[in-house]
Formats: sequence, C-alpha cells, structure tokens
Amino acid sequence: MLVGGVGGARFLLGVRAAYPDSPITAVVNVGDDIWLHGLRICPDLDTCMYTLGGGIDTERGWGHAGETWSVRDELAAYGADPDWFGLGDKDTATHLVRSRMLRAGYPLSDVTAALCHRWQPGVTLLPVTDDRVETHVVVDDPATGEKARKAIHFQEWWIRHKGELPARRFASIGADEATILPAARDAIAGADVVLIAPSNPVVSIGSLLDVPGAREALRATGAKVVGLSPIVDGRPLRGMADRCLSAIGVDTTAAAVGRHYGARSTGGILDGWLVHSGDPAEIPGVEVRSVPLLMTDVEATAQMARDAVGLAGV
Ligand code: FO1
Repeated sequence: MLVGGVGGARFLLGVRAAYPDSPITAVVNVGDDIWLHGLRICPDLDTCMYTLGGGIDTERGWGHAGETWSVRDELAAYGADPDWFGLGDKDTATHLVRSRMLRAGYPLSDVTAALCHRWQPGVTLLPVTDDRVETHVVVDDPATGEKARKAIHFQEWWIRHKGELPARRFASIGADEATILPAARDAIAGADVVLIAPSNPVVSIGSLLDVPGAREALRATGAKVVGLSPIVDGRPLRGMADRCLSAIGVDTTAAAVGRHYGARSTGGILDGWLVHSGDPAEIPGVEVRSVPLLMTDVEATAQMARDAVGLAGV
C-alpha cells in the first residue's frame, strides 16, 4: 500500500484486520517530515506506527494517547520558535531516538525498523525514500501580500496557518536528488495487489509519487493497482484535501481525483478506483466500483480493503 498520515493509517488498520495472515507492506509518505528543535519529525511514519501499534490518540489522529506537553510549554517559555507545533513529551522520545540514529548515519528505513521493533505494527512500514524530500507550499507573502512570493514548510501551512493561506503550488523539495527506497520499489514490483490508501491525493499520495522511481514502480508492477477515493460526496473525510486539490486545479470529487491519478493504460497509476456509494465516476481505462467508503470502524474499513482486493481480482 501507498499511504500518507491519519486517513492512511486508519485504512491500514482495516487492511491488517482483513488480511491478518498476509504480509502487508506500507510505503509511507515522507513529505511531511521536518527538522524542528534539532529533532527529525516524521508525522506520517509515526502516525502509522502509533496507530497500528495501539498508541495513537484516536481523537487527534496523530501523536500519543495520554500525551503531555511540558517540553512544548518549556520551549515556548524560552521563546524557542516555532511554538505552533504540538511537540508531545512522549512523542519527543521517538524524535530523540530517530535523530540520534540519523546522526549516527543510519538511514531512515533502518530507524523506522528500529522504532517499529517496539511498536510491533504487524505490517512493514517503509519510508518511500531514505532521502530528504519535504513538501513546501508556495503562498502569497502574508506580510506584503505579494503573489506566490514565499515557500513555507507544509507543516507550517497545515498547522500554523490551518491551510487558510491560499496555496499557489506544492513543491517536493529534494525530490530531484532523491530515489525510491529499493525495498519499497521491490515491494511494489512483487505485490499481489497494490492499494492506494484514501490519503490526501496531493500532499500525501502526490508527494509520495514525486519521489523518482515511485510512479515508474506503479506503472511497471505486474500487480493490479487499486485506489480508494479520499473524497466522499464531494467532501474530504478529514484534513484539507479540498484546499490542496483546488490549489492544483482538480475538483473535489471522487471522479476528478481518479482522473487525476489516471489509468495505467494512459500513463497514470490506476487499474481500479473505489468510490463511495452514490458518487458517480467514469474514468477511461479504469474499472470503477461503488462501495461504502466510510471508515466508521475497523470492520467497515476491513470491508473496504476486501472490496479493493476484490476489484483487483485477487
Ligand atoms: N497536527 C496539527 O494540526 N497540530 C499539531 O500541533 C500537530 C503536531 C504533530 C506532531 C507530531 C506528528 O507526528 C503530527 C502532528 N500533527 C499535528 C499532525 C500533522 O501535522 C499532520 O497530521 C500530518 O503531517 C498530515 O498528514
């Protein structure tokens, strides 16, 4: 599977429940990753790890359950910027272990495996790349209002500005010097089926696909590639996919996102596309099926996974 953060992690829970005896590999977006306070923070990898490891705060969808915020508050007391990022005390231990391993020369994929040794997610979590690729957002300069004059990190746009600064463009900084993690490429090549999770199609799946080799791996695999729409009845289920989609000129509909991903037969990545019951979608070259896509609980999500695998004919 290709996954992003909160929505992707939730979907992963369902896939694991539907196929408890099958080896599952999640290729996870790293575009949200950021250096803050000297620590490397990997929101999508951590959200998947905590969610599958049973440590996630289910209300927020990110960070630890039972979290406390003393480190964050102490940093703010020192005026140590940025103060808009919710750095949890328990979460900080994850970032300390990761940052120490990265500084010792371990690649992100080894760091992730080490952290997962504790959390036992029950699936293999792989960063799409060991290289540093960060999603930055080109916005008008909030100070002068000059059009598309400033690039800020995705986390600043998402958290500090709540996605309310109109995004002119998204840029995957570092993508041109990056390459897909070989283990991720091999997982896609050797898969029985590849699922594109109902994650943000722009800053999660889109950023993931910006890593050289990712799109090529999807187009080359012998497995069917089936995506699940993150847009239901014209709205994103969580997050701000609508703001991201409008920034790249794609309508916030299941059909538009499916067309945006495109059919493998015409240069895109999809063989199949699951849309929510009632959402119409005609996508040339893509087999579309309409099923319930609300991840109300693990069983409902597991059924979505079965429907996606079913559409792949596996
Ligand atoms: N999201 C927020 O809206 N506010 C936060 O303060 C925040 C802190 C945070 C810390 C660690 C982490 O792994 C995720 C965190 N997120 C926060 C979520 C994160 O910004 C987004 O969920 C993902 O980056 C989007 O997929």
